[in-house]
Amino acid sequence: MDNSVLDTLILDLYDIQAVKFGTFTLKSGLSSPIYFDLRVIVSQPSLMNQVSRLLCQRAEDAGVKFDCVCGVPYTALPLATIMCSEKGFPMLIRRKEVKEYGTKRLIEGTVRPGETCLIVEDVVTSGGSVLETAQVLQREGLRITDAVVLMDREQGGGARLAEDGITLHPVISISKLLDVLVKAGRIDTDTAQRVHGFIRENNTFRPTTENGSSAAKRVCKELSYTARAELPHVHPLAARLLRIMEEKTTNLCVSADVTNSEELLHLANCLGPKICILKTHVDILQDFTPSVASKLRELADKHRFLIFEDRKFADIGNTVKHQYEGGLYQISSWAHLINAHAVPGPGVVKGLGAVGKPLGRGCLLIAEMSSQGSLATGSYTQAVWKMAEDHSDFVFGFICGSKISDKPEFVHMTPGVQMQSGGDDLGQQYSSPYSVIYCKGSDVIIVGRGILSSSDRVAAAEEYRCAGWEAYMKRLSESNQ
Ligand code: 5BU
Repeated sequence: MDNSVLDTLILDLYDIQAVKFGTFTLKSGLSSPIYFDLRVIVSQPSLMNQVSRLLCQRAEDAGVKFDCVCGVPYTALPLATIMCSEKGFPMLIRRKEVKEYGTKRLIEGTVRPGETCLIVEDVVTSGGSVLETAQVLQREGLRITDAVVLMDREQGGGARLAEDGITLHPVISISKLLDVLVKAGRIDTDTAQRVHGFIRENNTFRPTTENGSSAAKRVCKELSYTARAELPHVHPLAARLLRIMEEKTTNLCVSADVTNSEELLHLANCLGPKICILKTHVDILQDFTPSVASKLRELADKHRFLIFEDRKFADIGNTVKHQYEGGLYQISSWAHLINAHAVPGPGVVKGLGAVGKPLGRGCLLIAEMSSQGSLATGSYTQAVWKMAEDHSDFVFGFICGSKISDKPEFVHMTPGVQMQSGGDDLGQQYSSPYSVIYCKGSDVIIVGRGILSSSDRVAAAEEYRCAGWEAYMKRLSESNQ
């Protein structure tokens, strides 16, 4: 890349106040000696063209291969548009808000699952915005390997993205920017030193390889469900589940969200052969009696599936103990597995474990949720991972959007699955079976309305079973090549 072109661009950006020096309070609350506001470039057509050309060139110089381009909303959106218009790349638009009407799509444009999408961004600090857009695209089945950015603040974004297998290609680094501005006399060396110091002290990157980053995942050979069932430290219930999955060639869990017991039992009987788990919300049944639970258990034995009561326990240990074993539902007497929120701290797992362990039951911790705006992200998800590690005699996996632990003994299950991505009116967000199992490395797809609202539920379940299983086979064969 021509240095004099970059030098001129940096001076232009300074002159239009796209970069400012002083004292600025960032979104994070931090006080920063430098601030980028690249939104101002939209009023400078020649600069927009130049930046777009440089972004294309950066990707070209790095030999990046991609099929389509998506800009992180909003500033990078027009940049991506110019790149695509100039070079003839197909473009995708990511919506930040789901429309309340119409298709409720999160991505506009033609999505072809399996294709690689290049992400375009204006400024990267922690890499969070690029990751957010990458995740939305991945949920649609796209592969994200590279991102081009005009300005890298060098605060750990590149390292964070690398953990998720995304290579960041910056046109300008902050060090280069400071050098050029000092040389041109736009700022003094004290200002540059202050900014260097701030950048050094405010690196946002904390490696997450210990809790099983996806980068680590990619270099490890994938084990089959059966091989994982044979591991010496695997939880017996996880082993049973993994064997059922392989034997029945299914990683489908049906979420049987119906309100009538007869319908629940009918579903369990006709979908039983297709599934590894039947998930219930027993408290939405209008007519629950203990005999419903025992009939469900008979069907589970007949068709070889496990019963998962999606009760989401979230209270102090003593209370959840009562909720789990007592009351009207006596969940511990019939559900093979349950799940819990980690919010109360380890007491919730200890309380549930006191009831469940002697019965050979198992628990999943909710590390992430499928709903829009979920607070279960980042350091919370990491804390959940740690809690699972500390209680692996009872906790054998996670509810999550993607694989969060490299330990093959843990099972990852993902709700919010439909063939078409999108969402519902109340914040549910859907990813495809391919995206969940192949791109995100989860083990089990949890499907409710995708099957329940079909006029032929058995045929729909078969479709989901096939899609989930094929994605698993593809993942397995590619990782072992
Ligand atoms: P759907 O019809 O496929 O949207 O149903 C999803 C089911 O999974 C439903 O029973 C939810 O309660 C459940 N679920 C979820 O959708 N998202 C989550 O993060 C968790 C559970 Br935890």
